[in-house]
Amino acid sequence: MAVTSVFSKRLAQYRKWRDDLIGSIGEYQNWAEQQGLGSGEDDLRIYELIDSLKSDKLIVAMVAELSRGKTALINALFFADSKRQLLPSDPGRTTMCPTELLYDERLPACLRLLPIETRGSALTIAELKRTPMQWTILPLDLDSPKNMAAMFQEVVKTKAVSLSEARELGFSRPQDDRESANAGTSGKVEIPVWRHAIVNYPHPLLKQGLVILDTPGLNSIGTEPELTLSMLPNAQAVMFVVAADAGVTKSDLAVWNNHVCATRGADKNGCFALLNKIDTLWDELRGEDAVAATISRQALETARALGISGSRVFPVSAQKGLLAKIKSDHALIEKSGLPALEASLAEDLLPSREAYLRERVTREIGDMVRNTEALVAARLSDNDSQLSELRSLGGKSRDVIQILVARLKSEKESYDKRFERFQSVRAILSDQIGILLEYLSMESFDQLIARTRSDMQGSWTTHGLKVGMASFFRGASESMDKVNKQVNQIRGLVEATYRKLEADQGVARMKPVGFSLLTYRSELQRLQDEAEAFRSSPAMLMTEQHFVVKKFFITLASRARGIFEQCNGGAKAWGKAIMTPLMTRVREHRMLMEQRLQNLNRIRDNLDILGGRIADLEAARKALQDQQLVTQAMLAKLNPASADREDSRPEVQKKGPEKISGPCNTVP
Ligand SMILES: Nc1nc2c(ncn2[C@@H]2O[C@H](COP(=O)(O)OP(=O)(O)OP(=O)(O)O)[C@@H](O)[C@H]2O)c(=O)[nH]1
Ligand SMILES: [Mg+2]
Repeated sequence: MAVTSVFSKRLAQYRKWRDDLIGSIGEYQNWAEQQGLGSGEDDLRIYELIDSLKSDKLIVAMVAELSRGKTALINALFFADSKRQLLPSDPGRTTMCPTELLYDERLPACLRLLPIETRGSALTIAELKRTPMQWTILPLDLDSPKNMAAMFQEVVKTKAVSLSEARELGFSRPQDDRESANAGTSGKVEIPVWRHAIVNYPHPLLKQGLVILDTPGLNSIGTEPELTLSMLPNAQAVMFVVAADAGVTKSDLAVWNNHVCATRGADKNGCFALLNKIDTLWDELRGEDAVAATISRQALETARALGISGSRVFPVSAQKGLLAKIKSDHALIEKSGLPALEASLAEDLLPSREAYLRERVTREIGDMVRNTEALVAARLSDNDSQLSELRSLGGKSRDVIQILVARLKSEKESYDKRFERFQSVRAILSDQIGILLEYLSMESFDQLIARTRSDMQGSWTTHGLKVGMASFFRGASESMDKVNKQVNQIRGLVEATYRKLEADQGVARMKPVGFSLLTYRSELQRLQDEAEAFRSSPAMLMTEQHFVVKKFFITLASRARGIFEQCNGGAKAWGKAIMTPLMTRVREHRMLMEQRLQNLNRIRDNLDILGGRIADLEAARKALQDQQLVTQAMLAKLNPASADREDSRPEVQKKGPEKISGPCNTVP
């Protein structure tokens, strides 16, 4: 029985939940299309959402000073089933480059390595990941853990280069005399061979979307800002490791403050502190109770030193845990503390990821489904008024019906005129959306970066950076202000149009699809806070200033660009979707008037068909009620909490969130 079972079982459940959600969204889309309730824009939005849900990853990062047992913990927590120490974790075998373990099914099992020389380029690692040419690819021999373990030795490899070469790649501090001592008589210094490693490995956990990030000791010379500024903030969980035999040292605290606290917010979201190597405290002469008391005291001391709750500190032994798992020694597995950590990881991490994805799905398509629901409700109300109109015709003469026909005709003509007005609003709106997209264009973002560079006057110093950052974030915030104003203007225009339509037709309230800048603004704010914390941290002084400042700026710009790009995409989709429900409604209303007119004309000419028409409308009413149940079920799925609260909703909503059911058999 695999020992990572608690976490892996929960991960499998999470994965199934996510796949079900993707499945339901896809089924809903098909159904809406079949029922004529969707639109091209809606489809595109749903496809993009499904794509991004499919590629969603769960990232766990290991962070610590040198030699605390990060790599040993990865081996013990996640890869014990290979029955050996998979990644190199031995005395003096320091992980030299950030190493990601993941599985991308589009690629064969391999180890991808980015040469250290790429540090000389202006590209971030995130950008280089999209350039396969730059990577050295070594295939993995999956049948032989021994051969794989040998291949993973690449991540600890170093090479000797001249002082000037090391300096060019940002590995030395000109002001540091020690470097000449390091260089020794040969005049060479040791630097990592690789800048970044990606292990593409079809392990069951990685296949479920887990990504593990192993980092080199973060106070080491040559750490790139991208790790702190981009990779760690992107991780859902950070495991910070200290060693029980050393306690929380000064340099542990520096790593904690500079690399963890700076990026995880005040409540240290998703942070776990691991007190590793507790086996060094095991002492048969002292007895179990005394040892347990020492470990508890140390755990409390760790919590106090790091300023977190004691429940977030896990005493563990990676070494004994791995050994115990290989030997299936259950007592020792328990004693290693790993099961408690795995359980907490499962209980903490996965539910909050679920909540995040649910919130995202609701944000992306909630309004769309609500509008479909409103559309169905409007059709139902149209159908009802037509039904009562026809029912009232029973026993009426042709002349009376003719009067009705004439009245409806003139109503229709006046509606057609108003329809033209809607068309002109549409044109104005399209101009306004054009202006919005201009504010968010990548060209204007790149101009902001260019302006910032010129404000820094090419001075890659911490002072230059301070000036540049202030100007950059001011510029970004001004852009967001302009965007916000424009969004409000567009929203005002659209809402007025919607209100007008409601007043004109007495239709059920429709909500224009929303667009909130809040997410992007808070992402920018978070980036600014993290960048500010990192900029003023001692870590900035750890290596060649020029190199770090430049890399820092490039990473900063690249992350900010990503935020702008997403905001731009969101605004584009919004611009396309904003008028769709209204236009659909207007078109429908015109069609309905046409249909009513035809019905009345036919009935006037042949009073015998009245009963048949009424029966048709009654059948249509039943179909619409079925559609209503399906849309409500989808809403319940997106937001099960509110469905539980609203007991007045129809039956289908009370059935619970996990299954969309409805009488319509296109959605099972
Ligand atoms: N006694 C004991 N030793 C451990 C334990 N975990 C790791 N070690 C030892 O500590 C040393 C460092 O372990 P690594 O896993 O390489 O540590 P790391 O944090 O990845 O180190 P860097 O890659 O250098 O940053 C190795 O010699 C491990 O065998 C443990 O639980 N108990
Ligand atoms: Mg390591």
